[in-house]
Amino acid sequence: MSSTLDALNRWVDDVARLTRPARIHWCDGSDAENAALVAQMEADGTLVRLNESTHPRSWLHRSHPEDVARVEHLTFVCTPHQDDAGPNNHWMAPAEAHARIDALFEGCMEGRTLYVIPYCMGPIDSPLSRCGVEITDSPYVVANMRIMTRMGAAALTRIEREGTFVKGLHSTGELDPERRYIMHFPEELTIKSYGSGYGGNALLGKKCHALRIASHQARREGWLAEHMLILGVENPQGETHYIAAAFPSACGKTNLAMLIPPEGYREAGWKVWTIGDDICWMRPGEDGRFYAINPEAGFFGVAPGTSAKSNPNALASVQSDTVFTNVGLTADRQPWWEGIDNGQVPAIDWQGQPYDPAVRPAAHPNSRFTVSAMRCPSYSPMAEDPRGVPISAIVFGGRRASLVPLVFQARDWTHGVLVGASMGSETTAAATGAVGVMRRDPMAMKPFCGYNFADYFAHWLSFDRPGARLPAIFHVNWFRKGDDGKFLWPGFGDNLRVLEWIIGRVAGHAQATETPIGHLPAPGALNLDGLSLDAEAMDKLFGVDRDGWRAEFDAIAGYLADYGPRMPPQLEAERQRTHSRLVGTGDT
Ligand code: SAT
Ligand code: MN
Repeated sequence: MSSTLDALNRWVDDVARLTRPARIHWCDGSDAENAALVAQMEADGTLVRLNESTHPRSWLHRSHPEDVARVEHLTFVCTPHQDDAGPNNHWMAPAEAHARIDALFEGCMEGRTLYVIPYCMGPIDSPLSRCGVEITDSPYVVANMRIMTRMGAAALTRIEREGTFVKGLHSTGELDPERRYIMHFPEELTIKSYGSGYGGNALLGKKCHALRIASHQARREGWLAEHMLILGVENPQGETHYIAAAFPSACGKTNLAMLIPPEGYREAGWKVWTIGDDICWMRPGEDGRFYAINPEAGFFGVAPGTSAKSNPNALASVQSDTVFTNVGLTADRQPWWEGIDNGQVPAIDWQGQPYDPAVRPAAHPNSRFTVSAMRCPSYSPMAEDPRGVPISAIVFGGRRASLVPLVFQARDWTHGVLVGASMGSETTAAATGAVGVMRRDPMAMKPFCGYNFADYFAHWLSFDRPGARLPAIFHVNWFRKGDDGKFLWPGFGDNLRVLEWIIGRVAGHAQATETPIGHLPAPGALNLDGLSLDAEAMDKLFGVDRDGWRAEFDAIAGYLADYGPRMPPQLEAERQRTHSRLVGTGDT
């Protein structure tokens, strides 16, 4: 046996000694294995079978009502030195963290099965992919990991060949919020998660590995692990530009990744291809361009708001072979959520009680679907290409009701890094805590960067070097509101108008106006045909409120200063340059 498999076996033995499971099951990822697991979960009530004629091979899982979102306050990055985790992470010394969480793991799998899940993040034959092994006592986690990763025998073979893997140990424990931790040990390539069965806390390949641990690996190895969707925009000439876009959780990454062009664009021959909806791993290739893969194999998308109008590709994807978590049910056991808009009505809410709108919504606001990417009609064949796709543009965005215009382009890479570093967004139901509060969420990585943000920004800046053919950087805001509190931009399919301008900028033909915050579309450069935007909308979507931006840049100064001397001085210098443009003392 290879030494890697030896090491894996020893780790499984050690974990089994600590957790004392009744059985150990090595997952091979086969259909037969999945069928047996699903049958077992149906029998014990973990899964409820949905209407087989409308939603074949699909299931509903209801989680514990207090276990419905990521728990950022219980998520730790445990580096030997606190400074390496940075003010952006909760930190605990590794020895203390291991001791605390191992005490919870002690005997926690008694009477249960311990599953060993070898998985590969990214196409199995891509040099950009990385592997891991998750140990869990949750068959629901196994079923989800099977959809979200390349899991089983092929991953194990790659692990054996490569000689390295990320170790993830998970137990649902008692689902007691008082006995819950999500801990990361980047130096040890190790994750330990106890007390939650929810997505980002329990499917360890996703946020824990593919972002927190991978961001750390990426810094060491010269690449980027980002909270970004990846899509391809094909123009009527048949040229495809790939765009990576970072938005915080539950801000529409899945909708943008699966966008269907408005009718006029469709008729003209525009197409949008989906590569990924949540995570992007990218690195400079030999030609100096960034090449990106989606490390995931499925979508763990937010259900509420998904409809035939807002995201027909997602809706088509979830017609079969889908695991739903915390959605409501119709009387004939079809899944239902707020905004599904399909003419049906809910009978049972996400807690399994008769639906009463006075008590709670039918679906939890962070209810989700888990489905294979292969089921998505717009899934790009290029998503499986081991070389990845070349990235033309990087887009940052958040939920900003005020101030931030529809789109602007950064002047250059350093300015773009500042734009990403100073991103703000209103919080959503994807994490526990207050919703709708503006917070800084640099590059949408606030909950996911596995090391000090100051070092992370320096790592981003380091890609600007001789020979690099860097993507252009943009910022978008689909969520600008008018004085009446209503959204000013139609969003969804019409966002293609903005993407068209973005790739026009990359190709060098779309016109822009220079402003202190960056390049905005020149009047008439962004196609608004067929939309009726009033004067207020035009002003707010395409204008720069200098007073407001001055205040924003003062706030950004305070935010960057919180990181102390580790913050790369280029960022503060860039901020000052923008600030002086705003007060009119610098060049424009
Ligand atoms: O729960 S996940 O972290 O997987 C989804 C999200 O919040 O982005
Ligand atoms: Mn996400």
